[in-house]
Amino acid sequence: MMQLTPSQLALKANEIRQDLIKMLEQAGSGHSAGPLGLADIFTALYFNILKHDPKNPDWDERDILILSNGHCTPIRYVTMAHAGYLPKEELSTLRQYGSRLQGHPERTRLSGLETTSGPLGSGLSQAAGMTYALTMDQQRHRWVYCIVSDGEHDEGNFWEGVMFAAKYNLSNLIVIVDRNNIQIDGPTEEIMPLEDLHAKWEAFGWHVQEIDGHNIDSIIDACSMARAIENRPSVIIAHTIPGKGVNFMEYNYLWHGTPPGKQDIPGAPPKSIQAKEALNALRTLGGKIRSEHE
Ligand SMILES: Cc1ncc(C[n+]2csc(CCOP(=O)(O)OP(=O)(O)O)c2C)c(N)n1
Ligand SMILES: [Mg+2]
Repeated sequence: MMQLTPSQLALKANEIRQDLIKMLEQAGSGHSAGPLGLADIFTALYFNILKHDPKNPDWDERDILILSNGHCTPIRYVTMAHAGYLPKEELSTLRQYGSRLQGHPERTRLSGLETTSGPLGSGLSQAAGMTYALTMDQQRHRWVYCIVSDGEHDEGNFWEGVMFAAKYNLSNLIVIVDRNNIQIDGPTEEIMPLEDLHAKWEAFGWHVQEIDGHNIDSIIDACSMARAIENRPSVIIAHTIPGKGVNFMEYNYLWHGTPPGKQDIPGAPPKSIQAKEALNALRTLGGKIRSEHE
């Protein structure tokens, strides 16, 4: 897979966000905030960080990417389409009966998905189990990346995975936390305070980094640093903005599970023009990124 440079990645993430908006509007249901916030991370993973082959999704030398917060799968589908795992035209089938692109990812439907997810809190344990198995199979040159959300930290079983990975020194496991400060019903710190998140992970025996989850260089560098850490699993707490790139969606948890065009939301344009306005905002941003890099 050809690696893109950081400036190419920023532009690619912008294109991917635009396709995400189109797909969600067409589906008429699905999640906007989390997926927009994860666009830079997914783009950096698929177009720079991961060892993978879209033409051979089951390649036995590939790195493994687990998406534990399955409701954010729309961003994975769009990024995978750009990377060549599926035709871009297929994105219009999101959430349709029989489609390979279900609202929460189903592993057996689409090659390249490593797990089925949606019930929150289990992806980290799955990733830890897979990393443990790779270690037993003398496959320590392969990496398991696991994306988890901040809301998932509310669940007890999540911390079982954290302890397991530390106990077995799973240094081939790299967790990326989508620290966007929202969950379905409101701000995380109101629903179940998580801070001091950095100190908590450290206390559980992990190597901890904190980054701006929209800075492509930081995403790439943090993953390199995580791969260099021996004898401990690594977590990268990525500070992201829910709805990133679409001004009227940013920071607002009401966009957690709402697609553009579905309902009127305070602070947003009327539903009939939400998708158009979102695309305008992203195109303007794309122009800015382009001029910054020229
Ligand atoms: C076990 C489980 N409980 C509840 C839900 C319902 N649910 C879906 S998304 C969500 C919010 C989780 O927070 P987070 O992933 O941080 O949301 P986001 O940042 O994407 O808005 C909840 C409670 C679920 N999918 N699984
Ligand atoms: Mg969240």
